[in-house]
Amino acid sequence: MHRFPTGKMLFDLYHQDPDEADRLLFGRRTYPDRRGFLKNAGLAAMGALVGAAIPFHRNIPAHFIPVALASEPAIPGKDGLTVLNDRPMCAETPPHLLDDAITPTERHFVRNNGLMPQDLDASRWRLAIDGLVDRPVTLGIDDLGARFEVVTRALALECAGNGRAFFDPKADGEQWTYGAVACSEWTGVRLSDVLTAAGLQPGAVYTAHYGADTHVSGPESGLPISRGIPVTKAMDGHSLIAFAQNGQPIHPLNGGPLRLIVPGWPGSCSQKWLTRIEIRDQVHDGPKMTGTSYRLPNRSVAPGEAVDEKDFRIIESMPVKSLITHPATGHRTADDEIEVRGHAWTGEGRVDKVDLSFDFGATWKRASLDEPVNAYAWQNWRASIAFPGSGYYEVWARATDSRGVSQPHAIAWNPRGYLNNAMHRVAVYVE
Ligand SMILES: Nc1nc2c(c(=O)[nH]1)N[C@H]1C(S)=C(S)[C@@H](COP(=O)(O)O)O[C@H]1N2
Ligand SMILES: [Mo]
Repeated sequence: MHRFPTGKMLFDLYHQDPDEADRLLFGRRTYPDRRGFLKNAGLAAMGALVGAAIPFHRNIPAHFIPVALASEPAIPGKDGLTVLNDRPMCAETPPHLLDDAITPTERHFVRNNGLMPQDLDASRWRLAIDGLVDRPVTLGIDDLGARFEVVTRALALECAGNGRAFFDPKADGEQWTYGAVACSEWTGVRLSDVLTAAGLQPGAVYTAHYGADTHVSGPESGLPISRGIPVTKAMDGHSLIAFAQNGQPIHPLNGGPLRLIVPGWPGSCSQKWLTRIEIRDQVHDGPKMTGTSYRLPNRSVAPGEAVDEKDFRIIESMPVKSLITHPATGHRTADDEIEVRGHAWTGEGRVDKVDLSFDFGATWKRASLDEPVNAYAWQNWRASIAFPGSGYYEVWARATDSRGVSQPHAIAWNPRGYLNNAMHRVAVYVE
């Protein structure tokens, strides 16, 4: 029997499976079948949530949540995220809420391609390692912690589609602006240690990652996403099989109880709700490995131009990028000098410098930049900016990495709107 003890749970259920939520609450399967009424357990639960009996409950349509509950957090355990889509759930964090050096779990963005698994019991979770290995093995989360060294690392994770909203013409996919990036502290075991124990066989070239989430159109439609990485990347010692996020079990929407973190590469490589890693003798061909998914044409293309599938390349390491987390864009100040701060990160190597401009790029001022706390953590920076008088200013941030590459003013269009690492700009009004 389902119960609805909290509004959070109700919201959760509506996000995961609105039809099932309606069936439980209203006793009908799908909208627009209007015969059902808010009934029994559902009626009692809804009454408890709004704090009173609902005299006209028979008039409440399916999919309808009382406005009194609108102040409930839209996503359980998340704070201030902007929901882009609720099926699958995709939510990003406004830049000014990413100000912390380590992103609190409640501000870590969510990118789901399918529906979350229902059963997230950590004590019964199993991870299979198979394919081209000498000793295929199935491990529980306790086994991982007992058999391998447990490490904690601050690791930046960014969706390859972050910044897609700024492509013109629009590129297909979730319209992420700035906030599909975070740097939480992840605890787990090294992927390389687990693969070494399993014994990679000659000819092992690629991993394939599998999770327990299901396709939005139902389980018969296959997996929502299954990506992989070259064995060389998997074995470099930086990728984790993680079971904790910021010292707590991983948030269910961030892939708890078990997920991969593959730092420096598109977030999609970091399989959530991880159940299996297969070792292959060729590049993985799972859902979202092929076609235009997480791939870029090997040449620049005009919007709308047809590109042959063979001309696409899998995106590997992510480009250098930075974010201004203070002030928030639109900031009004009476001071003529303010502190500007944020983070910078890159897919390989490290960030060497961050420069700021408040005169549309005519002059630049070097920010003070922290060392990364460990490899693949984002780096914090800050600078004081003195404005010459009142008026409208834009602060621009431009990071340069150890590959010698800087962020551009704008990037060329690509079919799916990936890797937009154009400089972040915030508006400041000096009064
Ligand atoms: N099983 C599974 N793993 C997944 C996804 C998913 O939909 N299902 N989304 C991927 C994508 S595209 C990204 S950007 C990251 C996002 O991680 P987060 O939701 O914890 O921020 O998870 C990746 N791992
Ligand atoms: Mo992503």
